[in-house]
Amino acid sequence: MMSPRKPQREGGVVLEPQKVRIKPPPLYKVMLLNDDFTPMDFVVVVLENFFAMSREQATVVMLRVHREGKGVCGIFPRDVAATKVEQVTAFARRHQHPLACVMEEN
Ligand code: TYC
Repeated sequence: MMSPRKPQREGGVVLEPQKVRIKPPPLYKVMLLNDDFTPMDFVVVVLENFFAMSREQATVVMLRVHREGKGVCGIFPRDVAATKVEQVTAFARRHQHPLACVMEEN
């Protein structure tokens, strides 16, 4: 953490240090949503390739999404989460599956 700075002299004016209130950057959950058309095997491949899961982990997460309607794939800083959503969506569309991948603040 940065500590508050000493007053700086600049052109004869004393500038008081700003109050330093640093919040940690928000994190975002990346979620898959269930649908009736995307093959289970395809969802498992997505979880392996984009979220670095083992076949076993990927199968557990895929089945949770299938049964409960949605499930968390991972939790990331905003830019990383947004990139995952774009990449998964592009990959699914390229294979003509309607798989939905979304992010929400954690
Ligand atoms: N419900 C799909 C099926 O029965 C499988 C599926 C799982 C689809 C997870 C999307 O995010 C999903 N083929």
